[in-house]
Amino acid sequence: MSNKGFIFDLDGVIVDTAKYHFLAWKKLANQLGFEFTKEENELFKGVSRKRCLEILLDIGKIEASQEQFDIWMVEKNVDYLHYIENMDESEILPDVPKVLQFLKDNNIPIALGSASKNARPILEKVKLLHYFDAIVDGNNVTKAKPDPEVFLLAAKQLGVDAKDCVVFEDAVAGIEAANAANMISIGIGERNILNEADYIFSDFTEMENDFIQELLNR
Ligand code: B16
Ligand code: MG
Repeated sequence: MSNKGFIFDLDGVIVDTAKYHFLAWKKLANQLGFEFTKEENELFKGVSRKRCLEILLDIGKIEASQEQFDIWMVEKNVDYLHYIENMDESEILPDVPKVLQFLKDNNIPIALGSASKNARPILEKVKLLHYFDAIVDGNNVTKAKPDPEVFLLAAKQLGVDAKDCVVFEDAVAGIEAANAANMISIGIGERNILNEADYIFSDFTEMENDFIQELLNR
């Protein structure tokens, strides 16, 4: 068994669910009488549902009681669940299964480290759940990214030292969390946004198995 561990973020790394989060937040914003743009949605990546609603209400300059806040949280999630209801393997981002399979073939433990409370059902829908030796998501953590808690817990569950873990992330907050955990951070997305990552790829099609092998040999 290797002493290395690999941790994957979900939204934006394994599947593109950001578009569904966007539609659900936009619907709520419109219902409350203001617009919500794709650019503003960037701020929501890797951020917990509660924090997203706080930011949304700031954008709309809306104040809410705790009770109303909780109702909107539920409403947004019900909408989101509706959008992801029919997700299937076709929504897996390019070459993700290739990387997961390469790690499995090399007996490398794999974890999920996501802010989402819907992570497990999504992995089931896209039929990737069986690749994961540990799942740490929004249901297990108390501190959101950029706090390293989610990745440290994932390393612990894999039984691997933090310094021997590699994290794939699409959000700035996630790269910060991986760096704070003293892990190797790999940004998946735009170079100018993820410039704090140790390595950056626009997607997994750019990542050769040789690169992963080099990480394993470190
Ligand atoms: P939920 P990740 C994050 O997932 C999303 O990027 C973020 O936009 C979302 O608000 C958060 O999950 C919570 O998701 O409402 O499903 O609990 O990128 O950390 O996998
Ligand atoms: Mg993400």
